[in-house]
Amino acid sequence: MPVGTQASVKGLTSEQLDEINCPIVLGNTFHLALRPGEETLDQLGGIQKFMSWPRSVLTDSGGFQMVSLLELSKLTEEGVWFQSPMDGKDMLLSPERSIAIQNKIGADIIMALDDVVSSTTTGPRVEEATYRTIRWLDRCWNAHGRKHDQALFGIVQGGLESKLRDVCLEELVKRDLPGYAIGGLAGGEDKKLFWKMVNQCTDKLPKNKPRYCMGVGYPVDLIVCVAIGVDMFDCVYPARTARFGTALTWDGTIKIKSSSMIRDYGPLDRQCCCKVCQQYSRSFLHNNFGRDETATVHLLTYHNIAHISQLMKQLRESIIEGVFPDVVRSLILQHFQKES
Ligand code: PRF
Ligand code: ZN
Repeated sequence: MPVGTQASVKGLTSEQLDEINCPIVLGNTFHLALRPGEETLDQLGGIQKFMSWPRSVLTDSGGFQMVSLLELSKLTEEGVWFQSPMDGKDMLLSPERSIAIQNKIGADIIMALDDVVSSTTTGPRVEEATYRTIRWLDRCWNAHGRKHDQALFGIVQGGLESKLRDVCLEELVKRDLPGYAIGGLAGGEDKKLFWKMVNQCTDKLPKNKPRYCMGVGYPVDLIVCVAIGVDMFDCVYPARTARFGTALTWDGTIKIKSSSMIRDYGPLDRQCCCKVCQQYSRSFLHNNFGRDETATVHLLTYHNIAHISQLMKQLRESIIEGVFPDVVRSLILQHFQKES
């Protein structure tokens, strides 16, 4: 899922996302509640109509964004207190409020409000957050007024502590939810620990339900996590890195500002079937970046999201065709050959 925080993926139209065959985008409850506001979205018939998007949408519950974006937010058992960026008033995002907003926004998949601590936090705070996440999940489930047409996913927390992850996993699985997310990771922790935690979660989560690893999006992480059983991801990485002039390719990343692009008349990626790669050369994109940065960033964003889309498609198809291990081997080999 590319991240379209406020009902649009920065730099792309809904039409372009559709063209890329992107099946689902992510929106944030917190941002959408501020603008355009849940009443507007409700009156327009939901976020899909508002953004003229024919496919699926998932909304994140808002707590993670607030805690990571707003220094002034304060966590209590009731929920997350914060000062409205609009008028400075104290506001509470409780589990009930998050679900009420998400019911109005109208996404196909909505997320429970979780208590997220940074993945490098240790000690009693991690335990508190794990148990609170379970209590909040029950409050979310009870407040959920659209169980028939919006799938509510619970989120596994527990930091880097196996025992806490197990507690959370057991409690969540008991509740037989429509889907499950793995949270609290991808925040700069050691890679081996990250994989170990994800593996522990996918081992215990039901295989017939979607398993979603939150905030993950580097190509290598996507490949490894799919190998250990993850089905869904979201990340700002392909769009954000495009804004810094970086293109994703099957051989790793390239910097469009690099002088090596000046006379490179080939596409960003020879294996890419996106429109940008059919139409523009690296040389054009390099030269145009200095002249019209906005337009070039649009083209890079388009290509990067198309790249991730093609990667995920290839992984899905290789699983169906029974050749996943071969495909992983050749993808990883190609990815690291050029970088080293
Ligand atoms: N919880 C929620 N959203 C998230 C995360 C989480 O743990 C992460 C992982 N750090 C990304 N987005 N609600
Ligand atoms: Zn391309």
